[in-house]
Amino acid sequence: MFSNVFNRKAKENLAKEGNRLPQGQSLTDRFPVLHYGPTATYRNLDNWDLRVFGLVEEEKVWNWDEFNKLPRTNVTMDIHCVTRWSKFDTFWEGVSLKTLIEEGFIRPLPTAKFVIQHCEHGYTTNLPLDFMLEENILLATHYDGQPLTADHGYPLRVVVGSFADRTENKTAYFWKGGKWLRGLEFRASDELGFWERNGYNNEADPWREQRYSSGW
Ligand SMILES: Nc1nc2c(c(=O)[nH]1)N[C@H]1C(S)=C(S)[C@@H](COP(=O)(O)O)O[C@H]1N2
Ligand SMILES: [Mo]
Repeated sequence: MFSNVFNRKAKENLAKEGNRLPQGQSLTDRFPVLHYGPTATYRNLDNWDLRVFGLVEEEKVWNWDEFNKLPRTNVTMDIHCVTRWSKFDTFWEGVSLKTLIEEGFIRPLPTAKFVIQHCEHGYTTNLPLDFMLEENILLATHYDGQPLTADHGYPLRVVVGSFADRTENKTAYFWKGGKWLRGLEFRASDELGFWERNGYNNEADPWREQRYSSGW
């Protein structure tokens, strides 16, 4: 018990020296579950689809089989929750929006500047399109080699984190990754998501500790 705490503290200090742990965060080895409202559960994925709509040349609706034929990639990154835990070296597999756009699966109109993630039960979160094209953001189907668990967003969620050895990428606290993703909406103007309307900072950069919006 004590040695666990000690090890965690020691790791935290090392991490700080390596500039890997943002201010005000503590390292965890667990994977906490956090969301507002119920967990979405699916008996099967027969009726599941992902809708890509708004300012795109052509709207897309992919069913689960179609989604799984899209080009896949994986990424290892550190994740930072606004409730002050960070977890290092999380390994995700899924589909990169950057790749989908580069390979023409999604063709945003030039006027598209923001992407809204639409999730089950009405949860939304918003990011600029150029941010969604970073390599440290993924539409993830797998965590640590396994399909996502229901609590962590099965079958599809967005994840955003930071790289251990690079700081030039834009990054955000973990709430900017919607679990149980069902739609991506491309827009010219921003639209605040669920937590962003409820006091969280719209920029959400953990390196600048942008946790809450002013006035909260
Ligand atoms: N659909 C949905 N996605 C969500 C949330 C939510 O309430 N609903 N909460 C966000 C918050 S606040 C966090 S910290 C992360 C937590 O992800 P985890 O449960 O996999 O750790 O999910 C984010 N994605
Ligand atoms: Mo959160």
